Amino acid sequence: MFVDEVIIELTAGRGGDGCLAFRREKYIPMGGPYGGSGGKGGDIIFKADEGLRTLIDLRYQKHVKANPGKNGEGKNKNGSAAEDTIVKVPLGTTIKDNETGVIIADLTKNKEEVIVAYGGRGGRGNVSLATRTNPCPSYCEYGEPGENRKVKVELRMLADVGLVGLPSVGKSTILSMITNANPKIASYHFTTLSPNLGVVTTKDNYSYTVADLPGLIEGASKGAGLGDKFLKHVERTKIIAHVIDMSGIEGRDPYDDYITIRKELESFNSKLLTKKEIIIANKMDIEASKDNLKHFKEKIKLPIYEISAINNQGLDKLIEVLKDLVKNTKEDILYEKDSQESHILYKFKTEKPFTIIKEKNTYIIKGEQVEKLFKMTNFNTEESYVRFSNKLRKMGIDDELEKMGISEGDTVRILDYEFEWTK
Ligand SMILES: Nc1nc2c(ncn2[C@@H]2O[C@H](COP(=O)(O)OP(=O)(O)OP(=O)(O)O)[C@@H](O)[C@H]2O)c(=O)[nH]1
Ligand SMILES: [Mg+2]
Repeated sequence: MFVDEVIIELTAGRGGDGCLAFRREKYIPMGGPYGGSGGKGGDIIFKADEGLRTLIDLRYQKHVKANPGKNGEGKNKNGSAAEDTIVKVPLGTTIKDNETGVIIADLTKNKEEVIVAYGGRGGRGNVSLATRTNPCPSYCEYGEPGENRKVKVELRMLADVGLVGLPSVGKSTILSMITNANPKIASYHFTTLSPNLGVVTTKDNYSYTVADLPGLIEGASKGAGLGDKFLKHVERTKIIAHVIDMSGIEGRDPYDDYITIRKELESFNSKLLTKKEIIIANKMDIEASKDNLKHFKEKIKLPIYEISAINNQGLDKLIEVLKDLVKNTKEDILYEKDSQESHILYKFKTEKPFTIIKEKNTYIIKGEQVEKLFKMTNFNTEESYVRFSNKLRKMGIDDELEKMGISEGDTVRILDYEFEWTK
């Protein structure tokens, strides 16, 4: 199939923990906080790399994790930030949020990159937590957890060569003869309903990909026949191989066929005409083909490759010609008109406010912000408890609990932990 797709889980790096330390040095009588902050956790960044062609590497990497930041240390030493983790993907890769389907990024240019999962910030050490009212706090923060999300990574595959032409000219037959693909072949029009992709391996072991595109007819760019659904795939091929039924067996003039297709390509995206193109004259085994070709050559001054796909004639030469063209053509991807700009979504994180659910005498508090605060709190001292409860109060959780009728001794739960409620 043309679309390659992988779902992977990402966990960005956790921030390093803050450090709780006090100054105890000779000649410095007052001491004071001395714990450094943790470093930021690594982000997970997707980066387009023109050297890649498939998502195969991701298939073996179902869960990508970034490194955590280093913990802060005494003597006010801050932990260093973790290096980001780079996931390389081919050009033409789209990254979507797996839950919502929202496009996070569409990477189309080499080296283009986007942060897909953010690393957590480092927890503050007690130096950074000092305030005027509490100049020497005896608490510190844990690092913030890294962002965790599932994404769907999609690649619209790029073929080196696209076989283009009217229905029944023999595109699928050519593909079946020169590549490992097994497309359906039949004498009626529109046998091929979606593009097939095959790999050609030459005698000297060079390989390139060829796509057999569904037949185009006049008006395809405006929706006739199978429409322009597949013309966009032509934008993603390096070379256009124009297949012409030279026999005229269906009553058309091969030259008109050629002009029709060129017009369709042009009205879909005029840049398509700037792509390298070769002309394949097929069905040369049929008697009328010789004459038709003579007339055709009078009007078209381009090199034409004569073949009979069904009899395997002229195909060895064709394979070599295409190989040289593929080798000597730089990646040339044109994009659909509406997405010429590549697309990167810069997200603004909004943390949902808390919710409280009552189950018997237990009040369960949920919400990103509260849970994060909880995870970042190191409950090793009385003071850190006080700080934690002050923060809950500021968020309005106490008021809400009281409104819901909480009373002394009831249980409050955040994540897996339970507290006894006291005023
Ligand atoms: N005589 C002759 N017939 C051919 C040759 N190549 C293909 N055909 C026949 O032409 C018909 C159409 O071939 P396909 O390969 O299905 O054509 P297509 O261009 O893929 O057609 P669509 O998928 O409908 O667009 C089939 O009946 C083939 O057997 C050839 O070199 N000589
Ligand atoms: Mg076909």
